Amino acid sequence: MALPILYSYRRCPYAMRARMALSYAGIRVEIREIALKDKPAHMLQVSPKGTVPVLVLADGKVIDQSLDIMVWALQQNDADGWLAADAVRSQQLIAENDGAFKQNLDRYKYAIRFPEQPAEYYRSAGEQFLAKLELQLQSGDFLFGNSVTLADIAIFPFIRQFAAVDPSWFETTDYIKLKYWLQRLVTSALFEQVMAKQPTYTD
Ligand SMILES: N[C@@H](CCC(=O)N[C@@H](CS)C(=O)NCC(=O)O)C(=O)O
Repeated sequence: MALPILYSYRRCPYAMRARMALSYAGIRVEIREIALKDKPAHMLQVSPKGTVPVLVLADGKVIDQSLDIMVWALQQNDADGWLAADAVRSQQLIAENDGAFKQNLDRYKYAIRFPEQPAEYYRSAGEQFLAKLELQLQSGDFLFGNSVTLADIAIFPFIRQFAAVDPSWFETTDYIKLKYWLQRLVTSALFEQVMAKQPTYTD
């Protein structure tokens, strides 16, 4: 039977979280690594909004929001209980990540395009979320205790990007638990596996 298709972009944090959940759940997919500037016609046909990730199941069903792909994958198989965390608090943290934090991340990363304020301004705004995560990590190595849950995987690709804007600055910060958390997730076998390079797909 044909594998589900995942339209993906290696460096996209939304696609990273989807690939990690699919891989963790043991769901084999055909990964189609796209060029954002030249999106495949089939992808746009099934999901005209034109963002990755997009999952096309064997029965034709399309899931085109990264969190929905994660939840769908975990509903198939969630051996380590990624869905076990406090669902309301988990959703709140992810919503803050995808909302205000992502906006500050983009402004910090591309500060030249947002000249109203210096990069440090956007960085400080983003730091409010880092401080919240640091607090959340005081009671365990992961956001909801001592094992990985959905929120860790949904959020860390964005924190990785934030840290990478100015790694030497990030290194000087006092987010001790957060740095350890990020380091563990970035060096995990699961992350390394989903970051393997793929040839670009063209249809
Ligand atoms: N809400 C979407 C956001 C996905 C998203 O914005 N992906 C970016 C790449 S990181 C994208 O495809 N942008 C379209 C483009 O750059 O043309 C999700 O969670 O899947």
